[in-house]
Amino acid sequence: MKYKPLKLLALGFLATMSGVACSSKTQTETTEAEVSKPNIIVIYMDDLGYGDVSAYGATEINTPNMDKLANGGIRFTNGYASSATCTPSRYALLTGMYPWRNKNAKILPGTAPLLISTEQMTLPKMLKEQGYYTGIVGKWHLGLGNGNVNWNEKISPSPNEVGFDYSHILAATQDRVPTVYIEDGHVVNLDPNDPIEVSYSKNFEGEPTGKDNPELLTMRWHHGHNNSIVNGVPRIGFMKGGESAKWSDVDMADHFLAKAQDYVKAHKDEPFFLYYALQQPHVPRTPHPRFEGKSGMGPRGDVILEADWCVGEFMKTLEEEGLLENTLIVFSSDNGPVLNDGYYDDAVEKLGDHTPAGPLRGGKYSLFEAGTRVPFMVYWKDKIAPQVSDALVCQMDLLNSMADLVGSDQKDLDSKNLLDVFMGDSQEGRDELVLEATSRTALRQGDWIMIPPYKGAAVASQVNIELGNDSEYQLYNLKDDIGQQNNLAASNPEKLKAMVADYNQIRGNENTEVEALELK
Ligand code: NG6
Ligand code: CA
Repeated sequence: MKYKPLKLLALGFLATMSGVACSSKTQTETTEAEVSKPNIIVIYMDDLGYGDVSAYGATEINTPNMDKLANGGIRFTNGYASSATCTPSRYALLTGMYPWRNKNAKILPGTAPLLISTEQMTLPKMLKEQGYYTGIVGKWHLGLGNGNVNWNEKISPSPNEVGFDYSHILAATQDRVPTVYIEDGHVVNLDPNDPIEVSYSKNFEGEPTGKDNPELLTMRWHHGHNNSIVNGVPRIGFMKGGESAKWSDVDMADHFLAKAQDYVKAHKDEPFFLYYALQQPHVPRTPHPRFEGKSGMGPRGDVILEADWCVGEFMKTLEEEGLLENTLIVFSSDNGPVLNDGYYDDAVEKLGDHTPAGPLRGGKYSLFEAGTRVPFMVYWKDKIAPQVSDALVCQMDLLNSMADLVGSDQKDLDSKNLLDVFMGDSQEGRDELVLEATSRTALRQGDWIMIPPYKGAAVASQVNIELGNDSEYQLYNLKDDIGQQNNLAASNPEKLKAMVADYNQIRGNENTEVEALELK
């Protein structure tokens, strides 16, 4: 395989390796680019659903730039985030470990300590060891510091201590304080005379809140989200000071895009890794005025169009810099879709015929498919043949697969080496995958999914999403029943028994007690 044994290629084994025969080029035509390590980019969306992309069947919204990746590369139909919420999915993506092995891998407040141990293997760390320059631009949400961050000093540990040479991030989520950008551990544009204080337990005296000062709001809160107000938007958590450092919500997409473009331009002459983590379409949905009203679907649709434009602009930069032929790009989302996630923003009212989850049941927070099955594509110009793949793959698998690609012998972890699948040379993905949603887990195995019984509401009423809870075991054949309408547990006792046994074996006793769900 021409892409695989890069170390060997570099050592000049090219002509003698039989695998190279699949290359259409002869030895003499082989370019420098092929013997060097390809750049690797992960473009990661926040809460983008399986049905939010036109290449995945959306008809009410058009995402031409995401479609170019999907139709020009591999469009996975069984591509999963590890989890139905952000923090655990990002943990798995970066560490190659199941998030349920770490009991703290849950939606984190903005003041949470760094969730990834500085001793742990990570995707950027592995690539760094192989000579890559590594960077993150965008949403982090994996904690910072050791538990008591002073936002006015260098924040450490941060992404820079778990494998990233460069970081330009928002700490948690767009709806959580602190609402500032942090670059390499320093709050950007901070005035030392106006220090930042952050608390998730109590307000700072005299500071307005969404709860007490509705007259100051440009966006109304529906549930949660009634603490400090920044740019007229009420947030989760309290913050004081740092006026000059506060981000502009409507400019955030442009801001991260420019940083991602600058990064690529600055590092184009060395192998680089970029984790470009966009904030859309997570709440608060704050499209730039250029995109306001463009989808006819309210701000949620508008920010999807905005994100699609960002992807297009970013791809243009790669093309202009001559990087497309030597860059492998993964596009995915951290969890499934949600409409009302705490603000009144017309997401429900203006949805029309759009189906953010496509044919899938559930959504963000759900153990049903729409929680974790997400748009997932891998694109590499002229190297990966366009195709649709039904192989079962998880974002967690990128670590060991990319390791194989770049010549690292990284093998441990829950991550599986599926390089052939990600290169489109095989459709044999995982045999099984444990999926997680707000600390509950289920087993996907072949075409089947088994969801153990869970107490708790069947529907999270505030977000209006079916969570997957039932007092009985659930068993679905996803090939025949992608919408999970027919529970086959009672009619297939043997299959159920076998899957429960496998589930217990994989899942073990690690952090299995499910905490009372916050969701109402
Ligand atoms: C929830 C928030 C939700 C969102 C989510 C994290 C409330 C009531 N809801 O707790 O708005 O911020 O956390 O989303 O506060 S995630 O995509 O980062 O996991
Ligand atoms: Ca998310």
